[in-house]
Amino acid sequence: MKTISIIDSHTGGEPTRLVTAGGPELGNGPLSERVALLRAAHDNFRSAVVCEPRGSDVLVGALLCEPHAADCVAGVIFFNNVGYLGMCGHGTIGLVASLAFMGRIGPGRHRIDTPVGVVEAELHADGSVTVDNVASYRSRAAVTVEVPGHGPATGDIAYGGNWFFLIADHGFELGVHNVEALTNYTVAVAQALADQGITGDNGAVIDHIELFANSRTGADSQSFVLCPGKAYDRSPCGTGTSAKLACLAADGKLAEGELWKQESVIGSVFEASYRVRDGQLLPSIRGKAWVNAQAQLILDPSDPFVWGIR
Ligand code: PYC
Repeated sequence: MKTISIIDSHTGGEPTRLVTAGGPELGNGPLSERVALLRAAHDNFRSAVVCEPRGSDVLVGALLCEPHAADCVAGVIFFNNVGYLGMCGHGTIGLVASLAFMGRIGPGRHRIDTPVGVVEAELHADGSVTVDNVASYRSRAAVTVEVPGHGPATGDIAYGGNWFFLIADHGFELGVHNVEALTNYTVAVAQALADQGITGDNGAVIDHIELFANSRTGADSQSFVLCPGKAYDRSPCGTGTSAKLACLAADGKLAEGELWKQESVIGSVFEASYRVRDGQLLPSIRGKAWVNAQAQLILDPSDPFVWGIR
């Protein structure tokens, strides 16, 4: 019988399951190499942790690793019900809250190693966390894709640690009451982008779709974010907010240092801003996570679904 130690948290409603012990041996190379090894040789670990019957489509997993970069407090590999994420903003906020819960860190700045580079996070005295994300940018503006059953959709392609297609003009009302229609539409957009060969740079799959609308609660904007695996992000999505900042900056609509409040489809809010260093746009995302479980997963070899429903 194998056991895996986990700490669960949620960031603005979006869950993160941090694996603190019991993960596969991945060596001590760069995190980009370790995620490749995890994908190639231990993908059943991913599905055991986040897929049903132990998890659900909405759960994001985070494997706590020894960092490769010497000055980092931890390394992390993010994954979900269908694969691996380059970076994850809400997950990093959850990771920092969980490390604090474990007594491994206190308030202050901490560097974290990820497969797409080192990110820095600040744990504030009130428990909120600011993540200084990887450099973000808009790759293409106003790209039109023909979405079967819906007609043309025009959006920007931007990188914020993952690849996003950002649509402002979609005709849908954003809100929890409408998530089924929003999910169906954004799944169709993602499929149309793939079918029509519309990608991020170097052929990267655009696996996150964002819809925007005016906020009704005083934030600067509300969004609905479809993640790969077809679950929607309950949080405002840290990497998606970073992609949004890159587009706002490119359009001259948000100045360096100016505050942007991004509200999620369920009403949780991230506060965001950006700095420019050496021509690169560096977003900062502030939000709060709450630890809500600490447990051992049990992997019983006689269980027909021991590795999750894949
Ligand atoms: O917060 O960056 C994020 C994220 C990506 C997927 C789910 N959440």
